Amino acid sequence: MAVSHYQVEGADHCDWTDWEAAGRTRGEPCGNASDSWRQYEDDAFLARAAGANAFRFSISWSRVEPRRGVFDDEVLERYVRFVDQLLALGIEPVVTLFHYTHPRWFHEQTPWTSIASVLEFGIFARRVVAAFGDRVRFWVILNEPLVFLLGGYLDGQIPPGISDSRSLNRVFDHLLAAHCFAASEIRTRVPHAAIGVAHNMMGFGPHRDWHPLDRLLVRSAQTMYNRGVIEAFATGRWKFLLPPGTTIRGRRDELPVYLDTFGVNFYSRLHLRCPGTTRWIGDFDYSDRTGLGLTDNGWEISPETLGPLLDDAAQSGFPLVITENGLADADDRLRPEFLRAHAREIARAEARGVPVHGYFHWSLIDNYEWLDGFEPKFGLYAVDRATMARTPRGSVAVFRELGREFLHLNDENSLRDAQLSLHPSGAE
Ligand code: IFM
Repeated sequence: MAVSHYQVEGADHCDWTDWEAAGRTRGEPCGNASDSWRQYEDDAFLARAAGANAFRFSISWSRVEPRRGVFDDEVLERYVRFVDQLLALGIEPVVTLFHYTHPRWFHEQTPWTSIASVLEFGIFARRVVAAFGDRVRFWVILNEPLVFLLGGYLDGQIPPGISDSRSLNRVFDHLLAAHCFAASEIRTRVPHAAIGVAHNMMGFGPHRDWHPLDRLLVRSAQTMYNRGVIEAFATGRWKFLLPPGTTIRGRRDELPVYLDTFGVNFYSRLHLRCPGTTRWIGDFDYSDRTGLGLTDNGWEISPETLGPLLDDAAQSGFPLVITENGLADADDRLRPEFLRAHAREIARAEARGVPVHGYFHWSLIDNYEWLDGFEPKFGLYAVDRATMARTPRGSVAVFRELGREFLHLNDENSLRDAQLSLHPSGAE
């Protein structure tokens, strides 16, 4: 099961809160989100009731370090209590350190364009690891670094809202350096921890099957969007093109050493057309080519795309984990078949030798969907935002049943075993 801090906790004041106040989002502001800051322990019960044996959540940097160099121990304690609750329920806590938001001071004082960002992130990581490193064995340092790079520094849609292609190389390099710094902090304290990254991977298909330019654009998008990050973590070197014409190129030889498992966030497929009607370089849209329907926010449900993406990710040589997968479906009309179809794809991938070690559903509960506010309902449990009460959707039972059947989830906690097999000498 997966959530992220800003999307569920509520009353977190950070760069994204300012973004909302400046009118840069379409939906209503995050406010109290889904109230998980107060209800985390109950959320852990809900995850258990759905049969989950692992829970991925993220740490709010802005709560932990509201002013530069000033750390809030009560906040860290609050996360420790949640981790303890997960452990008491037999659920493996999986901690993400970066999931899009920053403390308010960050972009002013130590932005990702400056090398100081790496040090600041490393110091934050050190404090978190010191607080509960002894209890957490699976860490995802960066969530969707490429999505953040594109949104934050190319099209300026998310904080810091910059649109400067000259900054891209530097920011990407600093994000990866920050990964290494944080990973070394984790390894120092928790030598047998499994360290991961969550990479957003997208299916791409030609708008017109027969059209050579559409097909060419599909190949370029696959290289740019999906494979660049895989190559970086697999080899410590990267070179890929970001539209319209920036080559992202760099080298950090230590990067593969600081990764144990590669995480895939997968949702949908885009259809590409070149030349586009509005932009020569191409148009992209979602359409229901599979006949499985479009989600509430208009995304195609395309489970058969997942297999080839897992094959690509497996080229990294790392064991894989699906770190996010889910859909917006308020009526729970499409979710049961969505879950079943994706589980089948994972089972097929495993059968041909792709090492998939875990699956995290996005999301446990309805939450704040960034630019789109609360409209899209991604939760296995619905949240009534007036009362903050949680109600199971029918898919909770489907998730539980599939967990047993396909992903070998059971009360013996198989993710624990998977992690130990990542580190055979690492029994604690
Ligand atoms: O809600 C987001 C999440 O924060 C990052 N991955 C995609 C999800 C759905 O859009």
